[in-house]
Amino acid sequence: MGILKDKFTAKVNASNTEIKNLLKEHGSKVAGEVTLAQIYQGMRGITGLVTETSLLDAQEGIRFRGYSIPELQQQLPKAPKGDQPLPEGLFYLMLTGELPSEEDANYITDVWQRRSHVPNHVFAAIDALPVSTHPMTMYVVGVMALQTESYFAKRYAEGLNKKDYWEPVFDDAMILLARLPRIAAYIYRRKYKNSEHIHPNGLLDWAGNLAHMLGYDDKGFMELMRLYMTIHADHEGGNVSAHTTHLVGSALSDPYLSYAAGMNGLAGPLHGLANQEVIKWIFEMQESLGTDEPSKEQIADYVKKTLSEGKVVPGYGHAVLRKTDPRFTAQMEFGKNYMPDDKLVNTVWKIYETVPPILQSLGKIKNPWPNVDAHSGALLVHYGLVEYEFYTVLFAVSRALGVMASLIWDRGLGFPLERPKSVTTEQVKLWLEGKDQIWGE
Ligand code: CMX
Repeated sequence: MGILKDKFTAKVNASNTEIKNLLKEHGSKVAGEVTLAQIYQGMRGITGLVTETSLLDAQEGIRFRGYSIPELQQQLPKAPKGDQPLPEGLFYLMLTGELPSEEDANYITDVWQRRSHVPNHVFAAIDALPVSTHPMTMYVVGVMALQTESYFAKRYAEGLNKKDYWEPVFDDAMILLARLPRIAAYIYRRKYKNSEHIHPNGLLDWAGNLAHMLGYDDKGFMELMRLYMTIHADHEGGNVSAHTTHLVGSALSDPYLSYAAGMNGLAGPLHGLANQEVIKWIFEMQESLGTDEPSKEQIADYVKKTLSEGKVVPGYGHAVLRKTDPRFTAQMEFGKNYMPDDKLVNTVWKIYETVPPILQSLGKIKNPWPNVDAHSGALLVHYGLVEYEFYTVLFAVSRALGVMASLIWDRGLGFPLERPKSVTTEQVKLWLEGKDQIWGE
């Protein structure tokens, strides 16, 4: 891992100097105000974190180190004869801030191939769970079992200078990333394919190999995995999975513990689990309507029924975005190229034409547009991956790219323990009466 580590060292040293000077000069500058409503309502819009790997614009969507998804599709290296970016290239970009050459991306593929062996006790830990266990639970158990391998935990126990924290975190992150596709595929084959496991192919790239180990060697599916792993990787720092990984990492919990914590957050239906909820919702709609080609009117009625039952329409809305998610658009483009006549994919597009005006008419939803999860499941179903409870595991494998690149930066920049101030309603009332304060020192 020498070349990449050397590159990162140069970048992080320069950033440390820059941030030190920035804080020296501007550290006391006030960066915004906080309302009482924000304190009670999920801290929306409060800037309180630095995440270098990507930035989310409410109108335009995500940019990874300044590059939009269409730009990444053009400029990141691709697999031979492929047209989608290699996620290895995105990881390089997030870690170093520079676009990788083909050689740089291949270097990462090679390192991850070499470090991909998963110890047997990880499979034994997964096997100890009933087959009925949700795949995300199996996944997090697998990651936790892999924690026995943590260099950071060992080096910290031996006594580690804080200047060197990032180095074993880097090693852990690379090894974790190398092994996650195997763990994910193992869970899929165990739960849905009678434990008929498929050996990794040492010649394939990271996402291609994941597709292969899942049992889908179709060229289109491999390309889908490359796109899927790229677009789900990062969404700046405040989302539940990224923020949790960062928060837990700030206690110097090693990368395995931090990532597992983050993925427990991804497993929530308002976050990553929404990808399974979307397909479940569409399948239930098809069943209830008795057709796999519902009209817009039928969809509209079903959406209204969902809302009248006090449920959310999965795949729609976002805490930050205020336009159609470019990750949805990228998948829609993929669908138009690879499967324009697929009935389920067409239903997803019809839902896209139907849902936003209905949500808008409620008057309370800040973003009526689709997010990443509204589309992903239909593309997977097209290739035969219909077991929707597994979908969040794919999201989790991809999300590791972003949160691990960020965790390396967190330790490289020496970020401290994260510890915001909280208040009680009693204290808020006293503050409103002018008898107390609700901000920290
Ligand atoms: N369907 C129905 N109601 C919705 C809705 C939806 N898709 N999206 C938001 N609302 C409701 C909220 O529940 C809230 O209602 P109350 O005031 O009655 O509590 C109101 O509209 C205002 O919410 P908001 O400020 O627009 O949205 P939030 O920032 O609070 O929540 C999110 C964002 C994503 C949790 C929400 O839009 C949602 O629940 N969407 C459906 C689940 C989903 O697709 N999640 C995946 C997000 C992407 C990801 O992380 O993977």
